[in-house]
Amino acid sequence: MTLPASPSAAPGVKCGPLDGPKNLRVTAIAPHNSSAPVSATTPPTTDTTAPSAPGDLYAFDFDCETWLLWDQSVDDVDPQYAIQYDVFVNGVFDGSATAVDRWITYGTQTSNTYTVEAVDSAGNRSTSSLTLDNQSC
Ligand SMILES: [Ca+2]
Repeated sequence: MTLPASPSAAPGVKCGPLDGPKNLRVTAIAPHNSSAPVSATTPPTTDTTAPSAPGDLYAFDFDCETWLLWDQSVDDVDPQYAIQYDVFVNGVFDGSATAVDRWITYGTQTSNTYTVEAVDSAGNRSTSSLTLDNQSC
């Protein structure tokens, strides 16, 4: 690759040292002290109260699938739409819902137990709903 030659000056333009400012002042900048303490404030989490337990857990059977329903929980801070519900099948976390129902869509051919816990936006977890035994098919 060949670099192009430096551009020739246009007629009437004189090349030479730039006439810059004569009195430049350099201000020393203090070095960063990495050991200096850094403070940051975040708003404290004031919500330490868990929502109420989901009430009236109920199951409807559709062939071998189960539709779980429960009553909304109440929280001291969060509106009901902000409460998340964690669903457990046989004690194992199955998934979360923000509505007050959840389909258990895999075949539940044997008797299973279902519980639901409500979690507010601060992570406070309710006690479990009642445990429901259900055999859908
Ligand atoms: Ca709360």
